[in-house]
Amino acid sequence: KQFENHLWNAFQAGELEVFYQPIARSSDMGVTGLEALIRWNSPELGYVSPAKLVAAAEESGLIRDIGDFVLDRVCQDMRHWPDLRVSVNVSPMQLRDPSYPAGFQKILKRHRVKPHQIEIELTENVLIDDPDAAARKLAELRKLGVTVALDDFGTGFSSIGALRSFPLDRIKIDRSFVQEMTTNPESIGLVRALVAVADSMKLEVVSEGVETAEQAQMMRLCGCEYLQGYLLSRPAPVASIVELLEAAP
Ligand code: G
Ligand code: G
Ligand code: MN
Ligand code: NA
Repeated sequence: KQFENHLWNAFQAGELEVFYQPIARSSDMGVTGLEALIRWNSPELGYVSPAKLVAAAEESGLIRDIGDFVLDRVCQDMRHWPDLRVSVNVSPMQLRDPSYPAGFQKILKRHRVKPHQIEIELTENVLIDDPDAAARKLAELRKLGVTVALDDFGTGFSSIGALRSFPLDRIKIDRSFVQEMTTNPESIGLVRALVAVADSMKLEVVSEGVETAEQAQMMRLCGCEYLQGYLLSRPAPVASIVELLEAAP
């Protein structure tokens, strides 16, 4: 409760920031998108992990306001990179709001951002409670051009059958797989299988957590089309990302 109050005050005081991490084509490392990630460096508490922040925000209901804030900031920052698609993490609790698609569109319109410039990232938790309602809202946004990615793929408990009936454009393979590849060759087979599942459902594949050139090469060989991770850049503030994009060939 005390932490939730802290968070609420911090949100009102403008202490929450949005960082970005590039997503690139594995073939030539050209940046095609960015993932928006919330950051809170509290004057009192120090750096607070986003996982803790998001959990508390879900608990208190503040996640809707924080979600709107992140999307609004993303739309504002979009002028720096009009040709990139930005992925925004969306909590199941945000999706549960009946007015979610309308609110989403309103924020985009205000900034004249086109729906195809935004991707929604979801975890498999959305498949747990009322997946049909979530699917309907996502379908509505997808019709406008918003794409939908499933985050942390391979770590959840949802069945492939459940995935098939869910409106998705791509999957993001959880970083635990990438990190295991270099130490455990068996996990290469596992990643190939995940890519094959995605291919059969006509979904694009992003690998998260790529930290080394060796991991990037392994993912390329596994047929993974997009890469994200410290190899390209750590999540960084807007100014650093603008610099990074200007420096790119
Ligand atoms: O930023 P990482 O560095 O620590 O993020 C940890 C987790 O927090 C991510 O997996 C992501 O799902 C979640 N997260 C980060 N930013 C946001 C956000 O803006 N909204 C929601 N709902 N989750 C976020
Ligand atoms: O859950 P989600 O996948 O959205 O979280 C992304 C999280 O992963 C962010 O918190 C980000 O800081 C972290 N991350 C991004 N790239 C790497 C990486 O290459 N290695 C590690 N260990 N973490 C990463
Ligand atoms: Mn994510
Ligand atoms: Na992830």
